[in-house]
Amino acid sequence: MATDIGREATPARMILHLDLDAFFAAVEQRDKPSLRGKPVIVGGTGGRGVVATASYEARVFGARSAMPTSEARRKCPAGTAFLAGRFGAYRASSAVVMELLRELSDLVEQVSIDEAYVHLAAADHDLSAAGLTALGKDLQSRVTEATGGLTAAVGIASSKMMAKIASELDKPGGLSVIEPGSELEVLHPMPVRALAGVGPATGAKLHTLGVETVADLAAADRDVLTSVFGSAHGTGLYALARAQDDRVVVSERAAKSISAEETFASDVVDRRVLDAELNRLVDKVTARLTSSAAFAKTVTLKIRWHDFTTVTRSASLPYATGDPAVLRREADRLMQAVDVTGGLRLLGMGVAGLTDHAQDELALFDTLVGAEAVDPVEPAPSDVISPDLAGRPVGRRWITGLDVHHDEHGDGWVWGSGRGVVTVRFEGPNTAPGRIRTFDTSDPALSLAEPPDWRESRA
Ligand code: TTP
Ligand code: MG
Repeated sequence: MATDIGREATPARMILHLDLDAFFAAVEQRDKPSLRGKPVIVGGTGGRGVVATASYEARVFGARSAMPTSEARRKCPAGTAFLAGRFGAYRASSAVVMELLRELSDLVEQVSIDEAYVHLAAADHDLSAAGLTALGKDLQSRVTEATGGLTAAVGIASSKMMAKIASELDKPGGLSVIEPGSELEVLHPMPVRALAGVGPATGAKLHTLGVETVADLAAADRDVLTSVFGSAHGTGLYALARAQDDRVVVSERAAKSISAEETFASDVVDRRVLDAELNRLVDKVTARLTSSAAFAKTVTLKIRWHDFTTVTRSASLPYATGDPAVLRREADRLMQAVDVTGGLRLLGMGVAGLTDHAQDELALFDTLVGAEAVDPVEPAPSDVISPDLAGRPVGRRWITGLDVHHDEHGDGWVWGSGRGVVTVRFEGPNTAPGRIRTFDTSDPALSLAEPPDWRESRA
């Protein structure tokens, strides 16, 4: 192994954190030129929908992630676009960015669709402050180039915790390098809520103790913290205030899971009894999930029938969640589909795909699934285009924001629909802002399309 004398003094750990700016909204503005520079909300557009993200133009009016869409509608001016999500488009852009990160290091940990940690010291980079700044800037411009215009906030520091804090210092589009040794200078003036691990409840309790800033927290007595917050959480807070975080970057998240199961003395056929048992299992599992400060992506049921046949059924969420209600709902849904007529000998429930990442807001699940549920082939009685062979309606819902193709006019997106008509704006990532035209919802020349490819050169 080659030794570079000049780098011997550099720390063994140097971590980069990248988070794309207003990610879903930025993809929409890239693909829909008429929306650039305008307020855009992506999320559930139905009555009970929730905002997944708001473009920075919409944030000016107070629109925020996880806010009910109805509230965002009240806050934002006329002309604000409210779009359902296009997950294929987001995944494609995310993949391009993650690939760029893997060029920097073999050790990349993706923590959400638009966020990742990169272990820079694992590769041969110049880890001086100037070298890291140059690396960060170069990465940002390559992200923008490769994604057709998306921007990223980047933070570089000696731990995951400080790298993430660094990327948040100057959002959107910022680059912050926290030099080893200056962590506390950056951290201590911040409000305690800036620490991952200090949520609203902990923040409120700290407030009653007179702790407002991280410096206040660092001055707090360790024994006081553990007596107020319990031993694990108290010790955790004590460490966070000192920027002590030795979590490593893990490229493939260890296949962690938590589960619980119950074998019955005699086969159980009564669904109410099974539901009650499932409830207990869910409680057990979610309690363990909470105590390990983890979030889960996959919910699994294990079933053993009276004849000893054993199966597992699982459902994956688009985002990890720690919300017991969401996990319970998924478990219940899986349970509904189980045939219990012959009786069950064993019932188990578990969660997998665990992450320790605190971005996993409760609302994520609902917003994403809410938007994903707008399946373009979902039957919609109002916009029926043709009955299927059994005579049932098979609908295409022209949901605002979706990609469409018209045989004569080309590619565009659904601008709005209702009363039997659909309005399409004909434009794409590499065109000028386009015109709108209105069609009958049953127009055979109009069809749903794949997301446009921003890499295709201007037509
Ligand atoms: P974030 O990185 O938290 O948000 P963002 O990229 O939209 O904005 P920022 O510039 O502040 O980073 O989340 C990434 C994407 O995840 C976001 O574009 C939409 C989705 N998301 C939800 O669906 N629901 C949520 O509650 C949040 C926070 C994000
Ligand atoms: Mg982001």
